[in-house]
Amino acid sequence: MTVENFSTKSRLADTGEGITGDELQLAARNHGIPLEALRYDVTPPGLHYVLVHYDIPAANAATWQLEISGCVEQPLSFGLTALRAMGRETVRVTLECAGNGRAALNPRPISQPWLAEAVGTAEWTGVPLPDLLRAAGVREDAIDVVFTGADHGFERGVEQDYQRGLTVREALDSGAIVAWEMNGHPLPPQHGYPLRLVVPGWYGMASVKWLRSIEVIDHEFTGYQNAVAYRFRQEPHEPGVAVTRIEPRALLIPPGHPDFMSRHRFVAAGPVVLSGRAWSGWAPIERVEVSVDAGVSWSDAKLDAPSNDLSWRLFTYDWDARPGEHVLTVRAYDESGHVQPIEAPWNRGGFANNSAQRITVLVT
Ligand SMILES: Nc1nc2c(c(=O)[nH]1)N[C@H]1C(S)=C(S)[C@@H](COP(=O)(O)O)O[C@H]1N2
Ligand SMILES: [Mo]
Repeated sequence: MTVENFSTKSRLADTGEGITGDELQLAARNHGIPLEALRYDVTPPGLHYVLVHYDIPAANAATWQLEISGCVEQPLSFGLTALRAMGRETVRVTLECAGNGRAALNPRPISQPWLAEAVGTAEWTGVPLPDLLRAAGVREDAIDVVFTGADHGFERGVEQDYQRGLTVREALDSGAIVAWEMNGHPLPPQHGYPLRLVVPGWYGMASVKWLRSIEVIDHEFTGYQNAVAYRFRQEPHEPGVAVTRIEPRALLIPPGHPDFMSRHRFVAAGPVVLSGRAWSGWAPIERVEVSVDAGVSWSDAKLDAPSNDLSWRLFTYDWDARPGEHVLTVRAYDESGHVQPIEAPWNRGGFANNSAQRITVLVT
């Protein structure tokens, strides 16, 4: 037995193949937001989605060090206390996993089998990344910035620390923050205690948790999570296109009451205020449409005032629910012309599947 064949390869589910034991194991570790928790502007602790590729590493804030090295004038090393002295900002950010929606694809890529719930909004407090890079002094020859977490594992035969790269420009212009608090408290272990990167607008994989090193390099970063894992591909061996910013999506808070086992929903006839959240990593949300007849006809939802450009927007729609079965569906549009499709195109990694949500309800 070698590392290469002991570590699981990527594959697509066979026609009709149900969720596998491997997928169940991932789903039981990595949970989504219960959709009713979309009611909160800021997701309460424990309800924000979680995605961890390997294990949550042991960490001690008292001895944690963040190293800044590579193509910089002055390499720096910060303990948490020194880092806090560098500045403090709080940003409300909606994060979404790039694999959100994967389990609904056909054929289904075997990986974390998200339905549509891999999202959450938190208030992250920390120091803006550009302040740290400027303190170290980014040199002329700098190309990319590599962020390394303290977690370690294997993926398709490749042993690695969890690492992601950004270009210098993305690192300086994306509003990224090196955060030690989530919703006013130290980061919970699963969200990166004691320190993480948060890159607003980008799918979650860019926001490296358990951040221990920032290295500026003079060439393009070709680490596994940038060059191999998070790519839009049709065929396994093509280079593919990098997964970057969050595509627009709207999600309804499922109305009425669920059946325990099936989660089929029952709604009492009469006026119902449908509500939910919409977000995009490209630009602010400008329109949300609601259909209560399975997408035959669409109406504009009312949008709440946005809290900022980086977090989801609340929408509401007044529905006069008549007895019978109804399929509710919603779609989001952002200011840059990105439109949520009814059916998103398939890709091999199962990334960015923002196909419109459909909720079937029985009105009684
Ligand atoms: N070090 C490290 N950072 C990581 C990950 C990881 O496995 N290790 N997972 C990434 C992925 S794929 C996502 S979607 C987000 C999830 O962040 P959350 O668990 O705080 O919601 O963290 C990202 N940062
Ligand atoms: Mo993710």
